[in-house]
Amino acid sequence: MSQSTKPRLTDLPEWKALAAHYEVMRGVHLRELFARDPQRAERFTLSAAGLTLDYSKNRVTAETMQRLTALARACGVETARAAMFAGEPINRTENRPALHVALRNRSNTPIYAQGHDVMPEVNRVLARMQAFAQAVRSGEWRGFTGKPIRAIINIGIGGSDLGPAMAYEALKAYARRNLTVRFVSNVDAAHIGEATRDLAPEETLFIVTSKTFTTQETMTNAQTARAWCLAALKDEKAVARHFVAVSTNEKEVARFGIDPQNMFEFWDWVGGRYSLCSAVGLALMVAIAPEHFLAMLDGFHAMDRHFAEAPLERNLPVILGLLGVWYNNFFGAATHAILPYAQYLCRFPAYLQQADMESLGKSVDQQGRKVGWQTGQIIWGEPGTNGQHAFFQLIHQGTRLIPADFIGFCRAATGRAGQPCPAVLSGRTGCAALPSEIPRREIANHHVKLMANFFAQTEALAFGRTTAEVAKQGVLPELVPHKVFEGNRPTNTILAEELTPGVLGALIALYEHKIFTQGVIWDIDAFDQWGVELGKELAGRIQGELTAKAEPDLRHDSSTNALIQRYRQAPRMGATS
Ligand code: G6Q
Repeated sequence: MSQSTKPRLTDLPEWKALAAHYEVMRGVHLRELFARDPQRAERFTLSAAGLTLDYSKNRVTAETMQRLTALARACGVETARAAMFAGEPINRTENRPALHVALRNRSNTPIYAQGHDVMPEVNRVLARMQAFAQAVRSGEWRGFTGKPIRAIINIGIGGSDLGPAMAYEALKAYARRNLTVRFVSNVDAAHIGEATRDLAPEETLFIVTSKTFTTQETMTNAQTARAWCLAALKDEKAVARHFVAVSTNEKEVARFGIDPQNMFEFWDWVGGRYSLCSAVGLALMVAIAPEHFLAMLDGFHAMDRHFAEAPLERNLPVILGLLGVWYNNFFGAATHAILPYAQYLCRFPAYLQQADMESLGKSVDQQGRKVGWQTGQIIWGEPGTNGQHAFFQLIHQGTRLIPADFIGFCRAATGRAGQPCPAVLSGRTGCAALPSEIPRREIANHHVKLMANFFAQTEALAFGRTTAEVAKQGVLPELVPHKVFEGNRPTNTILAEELTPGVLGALIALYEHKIFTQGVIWDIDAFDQWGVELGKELAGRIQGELTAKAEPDLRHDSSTNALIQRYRQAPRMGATS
């Protein structure tokens, strides 16, 4: 269906049917839905690419799901999905394909962007990354004074930071422990200052990661890192041994002084927030070793294939996307919580915040008309069980509906890529551990407690505690209403055996394609980010006003003018007068 003839979302009969169905469903409790159908859990559980999704604790029936998938079809999700995999310019406002699926196309079948197969290029850069990672890890790559590299600092921001920073945390069990890996993004000097203060320049390698190589924060941090390095090594030639770049912009890389030989390229068809599988993942690959990076790509690819091939009714990303539409557009839920029960996934909510909110935070449709429906939700979260002792109260007993995804694992991460230490399963010791490592029996003990909380929370959120149940506990009558839990709080449970590189890849791809599905339904461009570009433009103008010697002619609103004046008048470090 061409864009010009595409009817508006809220005019679709499928949308109207869902609005009517919502009137029926809004008063139905999950207790009732489970009581009515003993097969409910089985009916609403699916597995793919090593992940199991149980979506039975949602306020839906088989009819709801059928109506939602009918909406997806009417919105052209299947056609749009095919267009993405075919390399069509689905990022319309930038006239580009969004081909992150090519970066992890482990089947190596040709994928075309603007008429040419991108796979040879993808494979060539991947091979260069592997050679580089091996050279650093083996000590073959030496610093300027001949010492091996002991610390890697990735300098980048947004999409050039969050992916590798999140995945490095997530896969720390696989990381080389005698290599320090850090990620510097903020232009606040505290970030680069704290990241470098205990490191030796002659053993430190900087990976400057920037698609454009013009981003103010990254370039400022890179210049500071260069100065820090040269202050110790005192020779411009040291830059070649201590700086490599990841970018699409060879000219700017060379201008910075990095030898283009030490540049790992990617392409304009890779969006920043979808770039982890490109050379943007270089620091991660050095940390966890190429074979684990490739295993992560395999996981991405397995989920990509599932998304591309499974019918909408049995398609995990599509189901997550549709449930999001159901709560956002019909129940009016403004936020969605991401709650991984895994400390290793501590950065996952922040990563998804960018992936989702930057992609779906749009208010005009593909033709530039104001949308007449809600688009992206507010994504937030923290790992469990910490969240339980903090904000869970509002999810359980607050007045707002907050759908949540609970992500958990059957066993603790071992760093062994899916080959569990038998002791972890049985609770016995047996595998060799470093003397400073926590015994595996203890890890298993922690894990069972973690997961007991995980299962207990989704149960409590769904079923709550009734007045009768509270009264039975012998609670003082005036306290009964305070101890009642309404329940009917929807959750998805995403369960995998273990947090391995492959499982992480599948999990990220699951959410990427969820976001894609929602973008198609809401008829917005999920691959541009004009709001980010605006930020880059505005700061430049004010920077001149903050540093001008003469009193600047401020032409902002009265609030901004006064704040700038206040800042100018305060004594500052590095002030010349
Ligand atoms: C991601 C966004 C944004 C971008 C950063 C860094 O999709 O476009 O977060 O990644 O602004 O941009 P550079 O990589 O060009 O420095």
